[in-house]
Amino acid sequence: MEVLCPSLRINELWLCIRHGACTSALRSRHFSSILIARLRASSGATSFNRDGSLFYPTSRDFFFDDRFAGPYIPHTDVPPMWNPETFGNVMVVNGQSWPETEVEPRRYRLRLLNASNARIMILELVANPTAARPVPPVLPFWQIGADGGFLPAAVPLPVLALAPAERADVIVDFTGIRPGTEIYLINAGPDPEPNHAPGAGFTPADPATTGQVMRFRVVAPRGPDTSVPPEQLTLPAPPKPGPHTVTRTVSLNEDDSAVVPGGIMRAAMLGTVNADGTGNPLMWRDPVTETPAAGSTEAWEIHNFTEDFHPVHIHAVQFEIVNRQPFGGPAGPPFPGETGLKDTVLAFPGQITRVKARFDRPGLFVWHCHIIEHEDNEMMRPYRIVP
Ligand SMILES: [Cu+2]
Repeated sequence: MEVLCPSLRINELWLCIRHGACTSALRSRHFSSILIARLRASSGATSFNRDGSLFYPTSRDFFFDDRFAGPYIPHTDVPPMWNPETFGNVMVVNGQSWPETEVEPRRYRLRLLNASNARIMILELVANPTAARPVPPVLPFWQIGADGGFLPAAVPLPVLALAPAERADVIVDFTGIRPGTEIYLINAGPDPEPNHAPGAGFTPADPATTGQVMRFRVVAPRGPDTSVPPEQLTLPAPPKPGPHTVTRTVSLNEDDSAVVPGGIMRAAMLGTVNADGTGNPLMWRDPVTETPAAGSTEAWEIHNFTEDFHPVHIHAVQFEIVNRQPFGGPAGPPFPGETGLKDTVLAFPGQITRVKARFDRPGLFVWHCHIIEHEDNEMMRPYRIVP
């Protein structure tokens, strides 16, 4: 495919929105019935060519980090087409670029999914989307749920971080805001990626493009809001996986070229951890190494030996995030928005991320990084829940 206009590339957010949903709709069986104004979203984060078709890079030389233009396999060991991460420059919500939706001055429940290839978003509600970062928020997100259901309690968050595949169930309260007001959902996250230790800072996404997501326009109320304020909600307690009987150590690794100097990555790999604490990278085709017994609860310690953040997704289970611990440092608790059940966890570079799950369904499954370019180039492994 000829690339005509590689300058437009999509980052995707899926959003479901419903007003007045925080009363009866807080029962999970009502989830599917409360999704209104749900616009169709295309799958995957790619790009636009000049004719409107989707763009995806066809060469490694597109990769922002090294622009490696060859030589490739068979002259070296670097794949010619794989891009370790592909980032878009168009923000898309439910299939529309930088859309707008009307809201009444009342509470809304939003269900968010970061459907980007690789982009970690830090979402925020602000008055001026092009203001220099950091921008003070005008409204908080009241997060009530994560990937696998409710949090123990609604938590007010000035910003909401979402890595690819992570979901957040939030309430935004537009009550009292004058009709005609515009409020912007912005992305204060990095552009294109953090790529280094947390706290070290990053370049925020461009306020003119990837730093904006969508706009809410407040209109006159059409009826009373009978929903419960989020701070008064009582949420059903998330189920707990219980005490674990097995602890497994698994790893996230980078495989750099053996022949091209400069640390040119040729694959990102999952694996186990050696007795000496180093990573043991494994290929997709290598024998299964994780075999939980059906019905058992296990803790998995994910050792991230790479320089990147990886959203790690384990199929078939919902897990509890136990903690994160920098190599050689003290462990810290999960973030407030991570206190419900999850199936995707952001593994920080240079840290051990601990999760705990009950493996209740026998069968052959996978676990993988949810950065698309990682999962499709060795950062995915089978695992088996043994009957
Ligand atoms: Cu990854």
